[in-house]
Amino acid sequence: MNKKGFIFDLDGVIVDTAKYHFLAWRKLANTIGVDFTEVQNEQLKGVSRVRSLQKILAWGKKSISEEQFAQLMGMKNEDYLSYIDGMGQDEILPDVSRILDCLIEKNQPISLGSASKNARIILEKVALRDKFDAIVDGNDVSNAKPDPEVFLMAAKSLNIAADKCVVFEDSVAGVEAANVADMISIGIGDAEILHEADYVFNDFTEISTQFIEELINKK
Ligand code: B16
Ligand code: MG
Repeated sequence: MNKKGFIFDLDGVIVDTAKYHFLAWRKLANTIGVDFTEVQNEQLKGVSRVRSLQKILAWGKKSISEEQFAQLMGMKNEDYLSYIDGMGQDEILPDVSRILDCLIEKNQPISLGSASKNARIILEKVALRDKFDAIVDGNDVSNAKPDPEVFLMAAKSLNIAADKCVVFEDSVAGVEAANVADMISIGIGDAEILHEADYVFNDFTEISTQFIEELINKK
């Protein structure tokens, strides 16, 4: 059987931690007198922690010392981790497990490709760690999405050529990264926001086994 490398983003694709990032960033921003909307939050999805805080500061036209920057990042992560702590298998997004099992059954290599430095903790929390052949996350890369580094590294870990990889992504930055890497990009979310993706589905319940088979057999 043909083989493709299947690369999954984490936040917003496997689990809905995007909502926790939003809550934690907004609370943090409010402590320095900055607020932002859910629409602006789209720009924080898939983006690294450092880049997220830079964007929030730019929105609020704030400039702070390096020391304060590090302190704020620490505060945000602590708050975010308090949400993560309560996570369990019930937070796996609908039909993610079905698709992972379908790929495993078809002997397709699977990697995580996440910007998050908390990715491993989250996968353990929701008991999905064993489904992945490789994990590439924010601790492994030096360039954040939309740079394709995280996905190229994932392809390499799976020993599959980049143009034989399929990426599931919920963020604009991630879809762009997958496209730059010459991979098949599958947006999970709003088709208007993710219009640059090769395919878009609202969630995994819309993805059929037949579609997965077509991807595997694609030239
Ligand atoms: P952390 P993904 C990304 O994860 C999130 O979408 C993004 O909002 C977050 O800022 C980034 O991880 C860094 O996360 O603070 O946990 O290191 O979507 O690439 O799985
Ligand atoms: Mg994401």
